[in-house]
This record gives sequence, structure tokens and C-alpha cells, in this order.
Amino acid sequence: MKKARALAVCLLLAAPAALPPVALAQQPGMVIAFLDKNGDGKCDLNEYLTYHVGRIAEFDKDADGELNLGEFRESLQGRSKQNANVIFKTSNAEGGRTLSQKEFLGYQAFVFKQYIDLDHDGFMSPEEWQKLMGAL
Ligand SMILES: [Ca+2]
Ligand SMILES: [Ca+2]
Ligand SMILES: [Ca+2]
Repeated sequence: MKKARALAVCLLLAAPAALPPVALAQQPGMVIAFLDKNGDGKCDLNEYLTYHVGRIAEFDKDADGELNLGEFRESLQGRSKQNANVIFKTSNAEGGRTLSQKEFLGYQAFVFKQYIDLDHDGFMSPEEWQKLMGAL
């Protein structure tokens, strides 16, 4: 089980460079397994946000712990990238020139509830992930 998990993580991390996004979208079970920290076979909101906490460091180029508009734009995909200005403004609840971790996760929680968990059972299913990838 552990071994399979490690392999899935390797594949997922290698995927963006090695494979086009559509290939990643074809492995939704693997994505859920990667995000599923408590091992219940499902990805809940907390697990989804835990993943996004790690992504902040990935896009935080000036390493101030927060995302400015340019950094935030890089973290978005597909159509949301074009709407980065609007999303940034909407998410920037505390004001200032950057999104704090709390504000960034607030946005991701909104995405999870509005666009990912379509049947509102509190979990992202492989099917819901696949739909999200198709929508981008
Ligand atoms: Ca879980
Ligand atoms: Ca920053
Ligand atoms: Ca769901």
C-alpha cells in the first residue's frame, strides 16, 4: 500500500513535465490517492487545502509567505488565469497587495465548494476531479 502510494506521488509529480494535462486527467484515482492524507479513499476539503498550502511556497517567488497578483496568476490554470485580477480582488478580504495563506485558502475552499464538489457530499470524487480537468 505504502509502495503504491509513493509510486502514485512520483507519477503525479512527474506528470506535468512529462505528460500533457489530459493524461493527468485520465488518472483521477491516482490524484485522489495522492491528496487523501487520512487514508479513507476520498479527498475532503481539508485534504484539498493541505495540498494548496504546499502550492503557496511553489509560487511564492519573493518568498514573503504571501502571493502577490503575479504570483497568484501563476498558480491559476486555464480560464481562471485570464480572470486573475478579479479573483485576486475578490479573495483579498483583508486588503493589502498580497493574498495571505488564509485568503488564498479561502479562495481554494470556494473553488472546492462551487466547482469541484458538484454533488455537495463534502468530498472530491475521481469523477468530480475529471470533470474539473475537462472544464479547464
Ligand atoms: Ca481522505
Ligand atoms: Ca510572495
Ligand atoms: Ca463530491
